[in-house]
Amino acid sequence: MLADTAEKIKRMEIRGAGRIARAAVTALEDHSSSLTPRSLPDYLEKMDEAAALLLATRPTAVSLPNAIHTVMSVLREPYTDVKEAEDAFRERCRAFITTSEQAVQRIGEIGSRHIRNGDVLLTHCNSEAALACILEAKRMGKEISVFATEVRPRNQGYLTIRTLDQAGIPTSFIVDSAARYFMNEVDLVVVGADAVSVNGAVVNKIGTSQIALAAHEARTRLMVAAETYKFAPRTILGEYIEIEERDPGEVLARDLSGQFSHVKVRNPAFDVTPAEYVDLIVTEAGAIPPQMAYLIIRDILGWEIGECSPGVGSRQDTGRGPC
Ligand code: RUB
Repeated sequence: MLADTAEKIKRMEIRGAGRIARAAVTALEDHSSSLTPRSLPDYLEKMDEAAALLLATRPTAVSLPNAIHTVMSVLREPYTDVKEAEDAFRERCRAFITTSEQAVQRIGEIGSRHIRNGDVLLTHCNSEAALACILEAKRMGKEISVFATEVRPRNQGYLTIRTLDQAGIPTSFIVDSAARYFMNEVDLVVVGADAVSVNGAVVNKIGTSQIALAAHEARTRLMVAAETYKFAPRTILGEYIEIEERDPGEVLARDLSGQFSHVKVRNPAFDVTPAEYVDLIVTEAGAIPPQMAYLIIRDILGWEIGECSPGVGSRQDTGRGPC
């Protein structure tokens, strides 16, 4: 189950920052109950190994290390035996999953208030949180329509149009490069996030920053829907969020790329939209301007400037270290 989930996340059978986080926590919970450890230290060591395996799957979505940090940190408490540790771990995992699901619902409620009756929206990729805002606006009876991009190379736009179609929302499906062409018809861009840095920059599916530039030029608002656990505490320390570069075969079939001698395919999966191009970030704790990202990291995630020293909080940190 653990290796299977890790593989599915790598292959993107499980994808989207929120789903990745919940799948990782579920896999850890199942792993914990399947273990037959010799002792408490043995149990803790095996759980650390499991956390490290999941952390290594995809590097960009900060929801993954944040979720793992949240559940693994309960194992820092002193326990008398394995059963006690396992019980506390199971409870923490379930609490995380419930909170995460409720966060998406709450984001939908808050985000939908920023969608007006008659609005034309544009969304990119397939974000549960962004779709929650759009679906809730529809549920409230607002008449909306949506431009949904294709999302090369993995075509996550197909998932998005299916959901929009099922909800009865009039949708125009466009190629990614048509976003600027249609931007003057759009009132609000709604996207999700894989990570939000302390300075309010948003990491999301490749192409989001181009769409944000086009929106900025057309004076179209851009709203990001992101659970608080997508905010990246370690960016306080100046740590950059790693952008995943995926297999070139996703962009150009191998037999075709074999025909070229001087062509190299680059396939970054995400890009960074600076805070200046983001009007609003909707979290389950409320809607904030991107410049207030630090407050989420400090007040909700509980990280202070200077809380950890550089180097201590590497991405391999499983939550059992000092930060
Ligand atoms: C998914 C993507 C989504 C965010 C937010 O990329 O960029 O916009 O993860 O999604 P990929 P959600 O398909 O490469 O995982 O709101 O569902 O967490």
